[in-house]
Amino acid sequence: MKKYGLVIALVVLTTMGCLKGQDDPVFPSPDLTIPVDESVTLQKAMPFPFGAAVNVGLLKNNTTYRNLVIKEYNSLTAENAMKFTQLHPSENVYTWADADYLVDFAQQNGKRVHGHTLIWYKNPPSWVLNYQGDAQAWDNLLKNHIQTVVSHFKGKVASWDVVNEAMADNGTLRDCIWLQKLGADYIAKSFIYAHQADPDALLFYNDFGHEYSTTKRTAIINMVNNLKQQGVPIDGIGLQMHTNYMQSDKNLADAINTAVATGLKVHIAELDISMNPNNIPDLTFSAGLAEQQKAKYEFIVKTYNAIPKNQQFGITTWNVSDADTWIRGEYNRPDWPLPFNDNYERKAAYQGILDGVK
Ligand code: 9MR
Repeated sequence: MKKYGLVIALVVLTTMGCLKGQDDPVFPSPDLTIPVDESVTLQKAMPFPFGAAVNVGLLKNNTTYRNLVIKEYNSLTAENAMKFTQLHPSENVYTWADADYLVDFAQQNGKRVHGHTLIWYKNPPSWVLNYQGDAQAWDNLLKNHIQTVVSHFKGKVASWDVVNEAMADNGTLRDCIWLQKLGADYIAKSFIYAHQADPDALLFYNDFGHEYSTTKRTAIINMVNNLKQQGVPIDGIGLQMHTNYMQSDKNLADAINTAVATGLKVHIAELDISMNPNNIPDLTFSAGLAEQQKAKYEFIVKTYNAIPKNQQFGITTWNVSDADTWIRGEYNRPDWPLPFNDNYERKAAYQGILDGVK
């Protein structure tokens, strides 16, 4: 059977080659993979934790995905399963099944779990948006959600993105239900409530844009430094780093090193490197693009590897393979942002990550 499969695949590939012309890349292109040395994995090669955001449905139903997660990573983030709406869809209902599945999987396979995310402007369920109550009632709502979730996973989830994306690109706090109901204090309160529920969990402020907006970066760093000065229990800063191959090395390094200057732990928390930031609808992935992506992954890993060891919380990519990326769905465009291709094979980007710690 395997032989026939191979013959069919060869015929299909040859036909595609004929139709497209020899020099045109095929999508997804198998010849853009790198040779696999089974003894090398990201978790073994990296001198700091290396993780991925995982999709619980894929973990349950796609054996290739599941095995790759077991093999390559030693830190896991739930891509969606621990968000407010997923965990707490109505006032008196908590739905733990998917998040518990992920945590059990992580425990069985010796992986760290990073919790994402307790409070996020984007994710309040409609019951929260429609909630009626005075300031004290809103404070209780915030506290109850955070403490129920953090307590549920106490001892199993090592760290949390407590507040996600509170800052707008113009450096002011983003308008959201929490800001409207509780004022700017919702951020400090969220950290305090999370710490009360699990004093051992490391607590992060997570956001994007450090590498493309100095205004936003400065506002985030100032906010985080203020929280620290006020004695708010904050341990780390998450740089999402949804970036693209055209981003300058200087901007990427500035993002990392400015965060390091806070003295907090730094998590590159949602790394992916878009190859089609200009939304070209018929772009194909080529050897040239693969090399540029490799260089960008290498640069980020190299820069991160050079920061003080005690500030290295780790690097997490936002999902595993190009087939699983949020980017294709969100922007409705072809893109190949991750180190594994659609067939879960290693791309040049994977080698770039390895080369970053050479
Ligand atoms: O990748 C996530 C996607 O599957 C969800 O539909 C989306 C909305 O919940 O969130 C995506 O993840 C985001 C993360 O939680 C916060 N930073 C930006 C990520 C990409 O949008």
